[in-house]
Amino acid sequence: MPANLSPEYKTAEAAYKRARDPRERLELLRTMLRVVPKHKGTDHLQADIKSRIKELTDELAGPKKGGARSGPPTTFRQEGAAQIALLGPPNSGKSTLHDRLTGSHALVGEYPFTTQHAQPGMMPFDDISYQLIDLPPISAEHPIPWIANALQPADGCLLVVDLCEAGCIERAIAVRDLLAERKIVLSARWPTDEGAAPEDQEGDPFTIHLPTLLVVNKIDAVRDPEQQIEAFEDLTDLHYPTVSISATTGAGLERLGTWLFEKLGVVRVYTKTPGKPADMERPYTIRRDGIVHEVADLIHHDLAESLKFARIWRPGTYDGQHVGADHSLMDGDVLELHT
Ligand SMILES: Nc1nc2c(ncn2[C@@H]2O[C@H](COP(=O)(O)OP(=O)(O)OP(=O)(O)O)[C@@H](O)[C@H]2O)c(=O)[nH]1
Ligand SMILES: [Mg+2]
Repeated sequence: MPANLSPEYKTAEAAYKRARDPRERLELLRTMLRVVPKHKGTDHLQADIKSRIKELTDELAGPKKGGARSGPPTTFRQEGAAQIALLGPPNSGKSTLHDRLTGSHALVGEYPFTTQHAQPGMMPFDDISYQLIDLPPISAEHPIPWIANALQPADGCLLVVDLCEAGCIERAIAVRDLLAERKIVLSARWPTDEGAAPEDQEGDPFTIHLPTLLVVNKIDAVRDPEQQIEAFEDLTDLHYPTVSISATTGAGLERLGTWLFEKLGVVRVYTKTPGKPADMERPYTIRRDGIVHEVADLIHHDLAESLKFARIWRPGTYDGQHVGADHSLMDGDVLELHT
């Protein structure tokens, strides 16, 4: 990271890292390029910013004849409580899992490289849902030019490996290393882990730290799954949290929703209008330590701007008390927003 970057640049960079919307990101990249100090020490940074601008511009332009990108979209605006990407070597069962969890009918094949495009789907869990993105396999033979863009909005990933495959540990390591070359760092840390540092707050602005859950798939197809999984865990230096599943039979899948809920620190907030009961069907979701302002902003940006106070209900703690926009919320809170 080059020294002596101006405060103006740092502000723009911090905003870029937080931004989710591709248009907003593009705008902020342009600002970064405008204000970055122009000298030898920032040559690399300038080049990186320029290439991201080009990628995003192409992405936003959509498919066009002879354009840099023709074909289906590669990134998806986040929907639901979180966006989770499916990553892994060819043929490990990503699409089978995607179909099983989201009902996407994602194309499944007995041969590698079945999936060629990114495909979103919603995985219901309790009264919320997660957005799962099925992706083509990560391999040295077929690099995915748009992979960094695709993973930009993701909150985490499932690294799916095939327990039947003799070299499954090596393949998982290869996936990790190939992604690292593209500045995507698979991280064992999830947001609510003890001492979890906001790793992407510093360092290279284009490095993505992706919380990773290792999903050992196809346990139905090995003779002694317990022993195989143990051997797998002993042998691998991939110290990611691990679950073992069968995407085909569905074994082990029931744990995924809760696991993500806890590790991401999802907080559900229910809203009500004055004089009416709360809508307990469709919560808004924020993250641990989230505040009233964020919920208002999810409903409407104008609402967040004009918010005067909120009334809050939390069994045993609050019964309609007035709180301000910066009041922090807990899972299950009910809010009535007043402007
Ligand atoms: N026995 C068994 N087979 C599975 C399981 N999950 C997937 N398969 C099989 O593995 C093969 C590959 O499945 P896909 O879901 O297409 O794998 P993929 O990771 O999406 O493959 P690519 O798109 O090529 O990367 C298919 O023949 C699936 O039926 C499982 O849990 N058990
Ligand atoms: Mg696939």
